[in-house]
Amino acid sequence: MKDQLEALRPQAAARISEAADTAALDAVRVAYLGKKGALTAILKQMGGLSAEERPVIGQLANELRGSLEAMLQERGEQLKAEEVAARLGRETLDITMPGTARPLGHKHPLTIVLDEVKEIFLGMGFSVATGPEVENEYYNFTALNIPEGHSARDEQDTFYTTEGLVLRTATSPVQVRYMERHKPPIRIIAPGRVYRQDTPDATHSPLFHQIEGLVVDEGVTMGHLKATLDQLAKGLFGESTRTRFRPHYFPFTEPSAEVDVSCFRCGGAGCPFCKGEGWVEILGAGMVHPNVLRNGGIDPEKYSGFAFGVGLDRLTLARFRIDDIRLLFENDLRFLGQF
Ligand code: 2NM
Repeated sequence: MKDQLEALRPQAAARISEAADTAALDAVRVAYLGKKGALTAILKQMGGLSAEERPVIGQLANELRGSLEAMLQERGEQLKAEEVAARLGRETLDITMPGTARPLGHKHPLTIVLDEVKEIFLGMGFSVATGPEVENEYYNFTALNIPEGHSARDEQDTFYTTEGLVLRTATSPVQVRYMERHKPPIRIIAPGRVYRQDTPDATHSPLFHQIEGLVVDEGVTMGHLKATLDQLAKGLFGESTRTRFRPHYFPFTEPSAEVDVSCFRCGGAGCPFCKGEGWVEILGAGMVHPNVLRNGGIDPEKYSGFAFGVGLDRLTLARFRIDDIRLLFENDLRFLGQF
């Protein structure tokens, strides 16, 4: 038995040093020290030994186990180091290689200008109101003091559904709905998509965008309207921008005005953009008609208000010097990528 044990040592030592990787080394460990391993098998025969032989063989076996474990440990560390080195060799990272480009999107030009307008009005204490794009005739026309038979209701300009609804032609219905549900003081802007049956060209699109504003409180005057729109013009086009009110007619406001800003290209001197005028029309506005206040559930004897509407698309075209409104709706990245 002693000879058997002695024979194991060189045999195991050879297999340990020959093990090519940690997996092979583990197999060697199991073959000698495992439950069914060679050393274990020999030790199982110890029962048949004499009392004198047993401690001698026991000591020899323990010593052999210890030295096999030491060899396994040493070879294991060696193999592990080799494997790590090989892996590092395989996985070199070239930090000078160009990375993978991840193109970032950005806001649509309409959204850029809308966000600026919102910021200006939020700074004056306004909130943003929204409402349905498919409206009924009451909110889109009747409540706004546009009587039946009025040319604004013309099928030529308005998209009607087969159920007798309309695609809103302005965001004013949002203002009426808001008045119905809120008591003054009211300070809101209503931005959104609006629809008119136009043949598309450089300046017309059947879908465009409006931002309307509404202020209702006791003692609201035309002076408040002028100061508010001045603030908008200065915020959008610069502090030196002036505004000009020209009398106009809208059914939903009285008095009404068209509002010009001093030309943001030439500063008012006259240039091709303003056609030599020095002024550019961008807004419609006025004092809310008493009928409209009443339709919103507001007593016109107690309260007054002003309202205005501005075309976001035209603002955006002017701001970025874009010459065709259709470009805003084609989603051509060669165009959109420029903003
Ligand atoms: C404009 C011009 C003038 C307007 C009126 C109202 C409401 F609902 F209060 F009556 N909202 N917006 C208004 C007034 C809109 O757009 C050119």
